[in-house]
Amino acid sequence: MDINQIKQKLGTTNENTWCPGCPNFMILESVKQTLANLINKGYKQEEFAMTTDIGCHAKIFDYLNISGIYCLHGRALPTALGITLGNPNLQVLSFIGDGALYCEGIGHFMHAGRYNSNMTLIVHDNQSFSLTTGQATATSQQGFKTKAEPLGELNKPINPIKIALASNISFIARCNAKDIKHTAEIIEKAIKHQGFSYIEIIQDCLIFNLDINNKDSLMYKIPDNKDKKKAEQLADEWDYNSKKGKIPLGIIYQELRPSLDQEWPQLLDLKKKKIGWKNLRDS
Ligand SMILES: Cc1ncc(C[n+]2csc(CCOP(=O)(O)OP(=O)(O)O)c2C)c(N)n1
Ligand code: SF4
Repeated sequence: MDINQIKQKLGTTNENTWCPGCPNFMILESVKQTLANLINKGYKQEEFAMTTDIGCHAKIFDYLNISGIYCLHGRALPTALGITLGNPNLQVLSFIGDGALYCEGIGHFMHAGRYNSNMTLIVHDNQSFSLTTGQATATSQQGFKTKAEPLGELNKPINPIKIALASNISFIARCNAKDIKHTAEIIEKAIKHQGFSYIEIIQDCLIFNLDINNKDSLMYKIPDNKDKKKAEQLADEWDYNSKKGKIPLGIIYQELRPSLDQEWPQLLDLKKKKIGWKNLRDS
């Protein structure tokens, strides 16, 4: 099978209900390109599993032909961690929105850095709760006017890259959804990273929070970085609150340290036998 046929097999025939032109289409394309490339190099389609949250981003569950669980809002990350514990041979991807992760699921994000489970978190950050027609999330800019906040969001946004660094996440990257090739390259590096990898994807929503869209001219690509001090400087360059400053894209920080499945003897055993708990119980 050539790579295009593999990519085709990663798609579904479900009707796509994203708004025409939504950058979620581009994230889906990057993911398919990455997985097709990896399958072409010897990975198996059934080795991949996903969890998705609830939101526009989460509809990717219907368009990507891999196994998975469509989760409760804010809970896609702990469910993904559960899958990595149930079968450490799987390559687990978790697709989550900025509202779901940085509001409802923020605690799971910090603990994921401590556990360093071997999986990849992909955040579709449109700085808005879009599926529910555009309320402010933890990364929305101050002053964002919505039906729920007619006077404008009072609070300043968090900087999730800084939280990731403070939480000891071992792979931290940022991409632009519109740059499909670069995003696909970073997703591949994230999947190959031994440990917990996190990719923050800037994904404009074409319907809500238009003021913060189109930051492409501020973005620039950085070489892969392993220096923590440099990573902290890179994280500070853009504050999520304005269109001021530069927005570094690429691997902001990567640290090689043992992942959970390299430290737990039970998980090491499952990996050696290439099975999950269920197969162990049945054997
Ligand atoms: C516990 C819980 N709280 C709130 C909701 C309502 N809800 C469903 S989708 C959604 C917005 C999702 O926003 P985000 O995670 O940023 O994803 P996007 O739609 O922007 O891709 C909300 C608030 C819910 N389903 N469950
Ligand atoms: S509302 Fe926004 S995020 Fe949702 S599908 Fe439409 S453009 Fe995309």
